[in-house]
Amino acid sequence: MNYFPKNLLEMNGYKFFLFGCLFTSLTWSLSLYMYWKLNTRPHNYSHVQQFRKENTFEYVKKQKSKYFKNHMDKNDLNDLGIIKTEDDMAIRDKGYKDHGFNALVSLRLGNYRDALPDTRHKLCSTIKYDQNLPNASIIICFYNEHPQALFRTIQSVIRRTPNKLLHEVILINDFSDSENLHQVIDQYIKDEKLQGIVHLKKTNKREGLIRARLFGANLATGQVLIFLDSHVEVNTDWIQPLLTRVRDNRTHIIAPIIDIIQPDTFDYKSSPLVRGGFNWGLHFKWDSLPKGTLVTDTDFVKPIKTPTIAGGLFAVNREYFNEIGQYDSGMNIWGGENLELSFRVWMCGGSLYIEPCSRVGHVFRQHRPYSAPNHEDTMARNSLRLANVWMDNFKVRY
Ligand SMILES: *[C@@H]1O[C@H](CO)[C@@H](O)[C@H](O)[C@H]1NC(C)=O
Ligand SMILES: *[C@@H]1O[C@H](CO)[C@@H](O)[C@H](O)[C@H]1NC(C)=O
Ligand SMILES: [Mn+2]
Repeated sequence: MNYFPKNLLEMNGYKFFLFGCLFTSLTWSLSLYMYWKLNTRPHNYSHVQQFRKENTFEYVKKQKSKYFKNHMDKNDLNDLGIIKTEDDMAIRDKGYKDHGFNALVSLRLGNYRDALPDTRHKLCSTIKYDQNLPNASIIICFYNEHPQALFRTIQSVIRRTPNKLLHEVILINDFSDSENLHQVIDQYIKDEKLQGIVHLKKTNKREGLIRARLFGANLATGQVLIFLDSHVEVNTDWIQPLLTRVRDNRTHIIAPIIDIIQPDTFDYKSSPLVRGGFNWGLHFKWDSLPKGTLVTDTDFVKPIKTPTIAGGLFAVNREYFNEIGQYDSGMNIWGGENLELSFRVWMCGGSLYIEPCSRVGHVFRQHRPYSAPNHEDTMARNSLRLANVWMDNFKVRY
């Protein structure tokens, strides 16, 4: 008779054990559910992405009036990222994956934003630029760019550049994946009646930034070439100082200060005055200016002599660019071309400058959303070419 209570005791033990299991799994399920609900990482929402195709214009039409009326006047970006529906979330998350920035904010910001802070030194706005400057072909290459980011680039150029100085804008679609994107941009150019000034071309295969730029440069007929990224916004009087410097000495290559557009909020922030350098790994880096460079107010508006340029944005006399042999067209996709051009300019008697009174905001993406087609390390390959061509006895250091 003495095993009956023992059995009961065991039964109770099992019950406790089972109850414990149930409780734990409930807690876990709840935590997982909450985690799923609150998680902001992009890849968890691939199924929601089916809600909406790449073309999000219907959406923007609906949202536009509301957001523009309520928020853009106040220049308040805080509300642009608010997620209200699953669609919002899908747009944001797909955007991070495809573009490396918050595409929902980019979408709501629309095709142009009027209110950018003037980040120049106060002396810049007192400078009177010559009316008689050479004119420019603006070359913008893109690959799978977010349409509104590209439209803001185009609109900011058109609205903030004096007509006389803007010879043309050449858009090079570097064989983007979707045919749809090309049509959307083509339609946009027609709708905005920009056919006379904006020319959209497409490469026949994926060429990469370097050969796509050469393709654009060879079509250009303006006196100065200005290369821009496809996710920038140019600021007040951005072009006059660049063109003035190129006019004053045709062998000078001039880059603007690259201001920071934050990839999550699209907040526009001023960049400090720095110059370009490189290390023996042939990676570009920013260096601070030598001590004593920036003392008086006028020091802040003088061009800064720089050994190298970052490469995304610069102005160059078109004939001079051709004379020095343009870029190295054997370089693939991305990387190293900025140093190669910098070295080429030194050896060919030119110089490179950064112009503090010219400001261009650039979206610093969280990651570069594409790789080379065959996953080649194009940066290393291009840098090897650079070392072999230009560095003679120094190449052993690379
Ligand atoms: C730009 O300059 C070229 C060469 O001087 C000239 O043919 C062209 O008409 C100019 N473009 C504009 C828009 O003034
Ligand atoms: C242009 O700049 C180069 C060096 O960058 C210099 O050697 C040349 O004398 C300058 N030319 C003029 C016309 O000032
Ligand atoms: Mn960029």
